[in-house]
Amino acid sequence: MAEKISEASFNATEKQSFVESDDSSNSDKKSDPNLVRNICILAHVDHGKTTLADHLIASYGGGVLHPKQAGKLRFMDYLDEEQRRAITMKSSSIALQFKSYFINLIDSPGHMDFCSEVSTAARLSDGALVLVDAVEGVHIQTHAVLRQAWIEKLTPCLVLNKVDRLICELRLSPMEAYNRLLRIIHEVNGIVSAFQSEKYLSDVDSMLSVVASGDAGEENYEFIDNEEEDTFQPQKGNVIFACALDGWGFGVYDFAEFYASKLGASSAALQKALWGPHYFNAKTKMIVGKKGISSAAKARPMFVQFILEPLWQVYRSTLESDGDRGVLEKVIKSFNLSIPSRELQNKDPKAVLQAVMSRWLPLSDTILSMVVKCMPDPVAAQSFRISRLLPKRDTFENADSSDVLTEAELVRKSVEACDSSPTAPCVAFVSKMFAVPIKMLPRGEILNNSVDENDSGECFLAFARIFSGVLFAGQRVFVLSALYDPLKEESKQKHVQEADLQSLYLMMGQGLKPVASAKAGNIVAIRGLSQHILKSATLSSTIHSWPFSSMVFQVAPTLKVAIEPSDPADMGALMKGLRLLNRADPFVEVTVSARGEHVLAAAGEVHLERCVKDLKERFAKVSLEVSPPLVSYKETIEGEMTNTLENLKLFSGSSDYVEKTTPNGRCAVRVQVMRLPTPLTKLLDESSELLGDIIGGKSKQVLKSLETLRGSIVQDENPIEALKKRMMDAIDNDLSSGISEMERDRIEKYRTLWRTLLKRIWALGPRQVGPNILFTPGREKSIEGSVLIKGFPYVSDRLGFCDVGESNGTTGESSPIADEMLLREAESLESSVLSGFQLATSAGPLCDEPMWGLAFVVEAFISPIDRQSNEDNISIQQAEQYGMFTGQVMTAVKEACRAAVLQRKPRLVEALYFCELNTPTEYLGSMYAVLARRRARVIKEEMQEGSPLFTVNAYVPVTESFGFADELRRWTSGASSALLVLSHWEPLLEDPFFVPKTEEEIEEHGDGSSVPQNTARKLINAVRRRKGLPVEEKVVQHATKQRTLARKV
Ligand SMILES: Nc1nc2c(ncn2[C@@H]2O[C@H](COP(=O)(O)OP(=O)(O)OP(=O)(O)O)[C@@H](O)[C@H]2O)c(=O)[nH]1
Ligand SMILES: [Mg+2]
Repeated sequence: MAEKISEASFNATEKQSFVESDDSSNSDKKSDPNLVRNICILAHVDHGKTTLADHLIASYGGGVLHPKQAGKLRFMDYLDEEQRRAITMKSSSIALQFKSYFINLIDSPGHMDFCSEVSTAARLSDGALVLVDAVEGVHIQTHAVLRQAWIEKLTPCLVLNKVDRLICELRLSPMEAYNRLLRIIHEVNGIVSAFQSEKYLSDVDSMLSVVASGDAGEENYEFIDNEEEDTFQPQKGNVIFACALDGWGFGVYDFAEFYASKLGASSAALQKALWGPHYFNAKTKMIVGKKGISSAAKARPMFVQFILEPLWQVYRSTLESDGDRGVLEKVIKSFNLSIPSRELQNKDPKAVLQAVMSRWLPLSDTILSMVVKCMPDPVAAQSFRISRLLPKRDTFENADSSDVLTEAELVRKSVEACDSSPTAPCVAFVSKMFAVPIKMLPRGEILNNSVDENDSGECFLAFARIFSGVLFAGQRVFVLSALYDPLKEESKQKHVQEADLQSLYLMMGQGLKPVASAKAGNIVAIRGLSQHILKSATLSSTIHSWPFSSMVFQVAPTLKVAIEPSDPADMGALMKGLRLLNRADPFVEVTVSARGEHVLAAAGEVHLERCVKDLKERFAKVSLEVSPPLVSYKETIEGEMTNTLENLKLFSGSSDYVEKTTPNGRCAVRVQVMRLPTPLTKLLDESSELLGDIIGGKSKQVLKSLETLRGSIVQDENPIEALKKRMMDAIDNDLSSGISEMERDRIEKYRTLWRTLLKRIWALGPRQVGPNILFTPGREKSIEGSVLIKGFPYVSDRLGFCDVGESNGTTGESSPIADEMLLREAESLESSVLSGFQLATSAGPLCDEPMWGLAFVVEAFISPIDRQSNEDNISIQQAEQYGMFTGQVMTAVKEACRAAVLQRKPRLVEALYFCELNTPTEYLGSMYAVLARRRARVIKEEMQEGSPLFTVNAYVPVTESFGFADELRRWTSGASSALLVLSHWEPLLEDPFFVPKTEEEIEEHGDGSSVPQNTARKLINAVRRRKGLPVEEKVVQHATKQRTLARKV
């Protein structure tokens, strides 16, 4: 099939904004950006995106796809793997010519594993067609794609697809179908309005804070306009009801036009009345509300009466064996359709249906008319997308930088205006790199042999959109990475490269058509950047420009496997293959683990499988061994809500600590540990990037712009203050959920305690930003004759928890015998304590996995060097010990922290997937059996109204998720589907060291010799074995007992 498409003719007729390579005489042809639209199709998996794309291509793709094949070929799924699995795995673009309009259409995948491709598609588009299956309704990925469209500031339109299923599968009456469609639209609007109110609330918040501080500027009011109006309204023309399979679709508008003359009403009035609770009074020939109609019980809204009923009639009369063909004739006549009688006589009722429907309500025309009408052209779109694409940066102007800033501002202005004049700065954004086999390139280029690099037969192209100026083949541009800062000299070395663009192509699915140049507002593929761009980048004709903000990805690659060649001699080929794969797939991550394994991280099983296949067949071309998935765990201690207060009491001033002493006896380390409130742990985990920036000392201004770049919806607040507030809230949350009303005063006490604790945060770990806290020691205790390493609440200081001056107070008081030198030594050893803490939190005692949600207080006391030895000795001893001593303190701190964890009931923490399952009722039993085997926890189950499907939400441990989807499919004969998204971390309640002791326990579990180990212990042992750590396993404990047991069986 691949061959067929590549050979297809490219007479997508006149290209408005391109200059074709072989026709340079056209180069001065004026193009009109008003006639361009860049759109993508987004939806949950299987809701019909590629099928819809097929119809658009068949009608307006310039003949690359025959209309007979539309909906069957799935033209945009040109990879073999996509055809085999029948899902889309990448986003790809095709150019369509609709009337005088030039439309770039990007089809995107709906499967969770490929959600990164949705981000790359959304970035290059201005409008999004959001599809929803009328039977399945809103799903998890529907939420995700709506959010993506919102973040990237796309203009969305809604397509309710598969309306035929309401007629043929669910056999709903037109009225029931109407209610269902109404509900879906309502739900989708609800989602979008939640995004809007998120933004709205933050706007109000930031405005109030300005008002409070007394300098409310005029401009602060402008963004307060809470749009109450629904985003998607059929009467506004941005909702289409469709059946991509049979090739039809309509908007309320299409019918309003038709009925206007029949009913003698204006089409504008009808357009409003054809959706919602509007009724037609046949006697008075008036459009009325529910009250105005005499027999209100039987009345149907006009949408049902005038639109759905004729539709239902056509379906029923053609498809049902006893269908009345006379009804069909009547509809054909009343809607003035001309259908060749040959087609009406076809024996296949489906063919008759398609012949009628595709003429009556042609899908492509309906969709593209809506696109042209409701979606902005690049000029309009870029003027409001600019704040997302190139957010305004707060910079401090000085004499050196003013030239740079002026030019950067000029670039921003011309992106905002989508300036396509040849003199405008040229700016493009590459959202991904993709590989095509070299043989797919247009003929001439292969002969020229200008094709770059590798012998793998693959060529890398950039998927890009031009935002300003004109790009032409042969042009030299700057490639700016996301970290580039035009104001920093050193940034020019690290984050900028220069590259020559070898060729530009117009994309037709898999086919490529070379063009000599392309103007602002267009989407192209570019060859010649493979050496310069790994995944995404900004191209610019001037070095004095900011890079575009980074794209937001919904999830991170979490499924990791180790890969090695079957034959060690192929190592070189594998490494090269991994490098190519890393480049070709925007979402894969290739790393080398601490133990030297090559680790591949993918988004999920389907994605992983495709990566491995690509490696084997395209990029490395050697046989490979793939390890079982490497699941990561975390370690923590017991400490649930019930004993929050106990937990804290123990921490502040009890004598329950673990003590270790350095081998030279000069330093005694006492460590206490407690469990952090879970909300706080989660917050620290989530905010690691922001925390990293704060701790790293970025200024408020920079932080603000960084947050904006990361795509946080809430843009207008001070990120440090926001984080501080969220930390306090997290602690309060924990309180309100854990302690009853009775204990008011204790709550107050707890809060005060926390407030003082928050002023003592010395460090976070592991790697400076993890979910574990090191507090500075409390002041009171000391060991006679020694000095305490005090530390400094560095993180609290950064976060602004400490009041000025307060934190410095500690240095003043020291024990009288401590001499100056000892104090200085104590100070210099602070970094050893920190390193010890970092090491301990990066590898816990259970199986060397990072710690999670723990707080430590480390008190390290150093005592003076023994004064007995003579003076000379001391200096030698000191010099020699000094280096070693720091190491000793570090090790002692690390060991003490680990020991403290072991002592306080350690627990294993595992990652959980949120899982959405859909199952027909008859398979519920099998589905629950599969869930139970996978240690899943069901959180919600509900019948989907008006459909035979059950939707179940559950948490499934990542460890248990491999092969889950396959097993589910097998057990339910393919009727159930499951989608997994990484959700959160959660401690296993089981004690890994549990040994039954009391009589009851022994009765329940046996005495530990004959029962299998508990899950936690099994998981720990598996990890330890993988890491080559010693595993304690009692092989046979009571041989006799086992024999008797065996005999019984
Ligand atoms: N009954 C019915 N089936 C449809 C309709 N549109 C698409 N389908 C079927 O739904 C299935 C999925 O269609 P695709 O177009 O591949 O869906 P997709 O959204 O591109 O899926 P992904 O790209 O994998 O996310 C196919 O079997 C189609 O034939 C429709 O309007 N009615
Ligand atoms: Mg698809």
